[in-house]
Amino acid sequence: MFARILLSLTFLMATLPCSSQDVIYDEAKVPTYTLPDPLRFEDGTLVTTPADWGKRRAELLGLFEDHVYGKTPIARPEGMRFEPRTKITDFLDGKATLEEIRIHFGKGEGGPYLDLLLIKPNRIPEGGAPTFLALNFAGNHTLHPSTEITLSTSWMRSGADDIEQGLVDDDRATEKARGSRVSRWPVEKLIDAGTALASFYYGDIDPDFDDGFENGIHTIFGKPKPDEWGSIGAWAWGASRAMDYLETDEAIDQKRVAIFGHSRLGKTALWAGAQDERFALVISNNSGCGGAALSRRHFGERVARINTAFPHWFADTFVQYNENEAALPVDQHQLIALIAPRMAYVASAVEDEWADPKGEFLAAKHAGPVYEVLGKKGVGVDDQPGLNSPVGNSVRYHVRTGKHDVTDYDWEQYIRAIKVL
Ligand code: GTR
Repeated sequence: MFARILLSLTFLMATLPCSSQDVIYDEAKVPTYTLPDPLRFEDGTLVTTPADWGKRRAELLGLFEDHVYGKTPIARPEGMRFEPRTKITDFLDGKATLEEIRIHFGKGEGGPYLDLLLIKPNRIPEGGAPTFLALNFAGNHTLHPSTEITLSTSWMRSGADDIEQGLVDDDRATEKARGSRVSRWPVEKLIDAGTALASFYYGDIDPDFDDGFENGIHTIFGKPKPDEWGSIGAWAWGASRAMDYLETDEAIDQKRVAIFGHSRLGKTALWAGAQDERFALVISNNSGCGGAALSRRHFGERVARINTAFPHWFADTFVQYNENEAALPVDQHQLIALIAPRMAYVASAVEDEWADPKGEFLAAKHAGPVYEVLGKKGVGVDDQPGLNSPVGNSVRYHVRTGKHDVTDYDWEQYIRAIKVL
């Protein structure tokens, strides 16, 4: 019980935006900074051709591995297998098919595994349906009230609110949780737009608390070394394994798979998209510090704060930049640049100051030169656009009214983006 209270308290402290004086919410207090140039090799030479960029891309990926997210120690595990479990062909009044596929990483039945929920339109266009692959925070069963969706038995984050509403009992989901996050998942809208939605619960891969990597996939791959993946790296790896499955489904347009995540899962989507070039569109929804926001601005959440509140998210090597962002060999615009020439979508919410909306815009903008070398256009504007006024080309950006959340407005823009791929 005491441990539970302690855990809840730690979670609360970690989640509440900090109000202490050291948090900057004032543009005038942002320090002057110089961003590392995505087009300049570590030896000082400059990228001028697409071929040069290939080499610089590898160098930059290595820097993000070594200093931020950690190396991903394993690609597709030997013996990984897909187990189809559910198939409902008349979902949403016959408009869609709902499938569940269990992706087993180890040899046995007991886990670890990832349960992939896949909802596809029944009218599949030639070439397959453009597909959103989305990580979710609270279990596949929370995306839609259908009782056909397997109730997750993985560890669940039990925030006080969720316990009070009966959605989580201790640290497991309850039946009551079905459909509890529908506001973030306009399933029918996606189906009506002719797109498919694939989603998995991030806790299947690595439960989101600092336990020294004793659970999730770490039970088979072992404890990470200091320069190896933290939870963000592990979740991103899970997204690539889900993509491995999507590649086997002819109803999916392999050239139009978007990876989507919100908040910590937005950081994850960016890191997954930076590494795995099968994702044609990478969507960061309100990802903030360690995601789309520039670290050197010090605005809102900072590196020291995130490493303290969530010591398991990044590689251990990232702590050397606590209170020392200027020493980072990279900044987050370069993470977006790693997505080039594919499409990147960075979305902010104006009230989400903790995530530094302006810093998110600037990172999107400063990825632009890399897109240009590759013959593409970035955000196409110099200044952060006004509210609810999306901008961009191969790098897209909007800041919408409202709070840290995922809304229909956000999804409408993502649908538009996936359709122009
Ligand atoms: C906050 C954290 C943010 C963001 C958010 C979330 O507590 O400080 O970086 O990731 O959690 O994922 O909900």
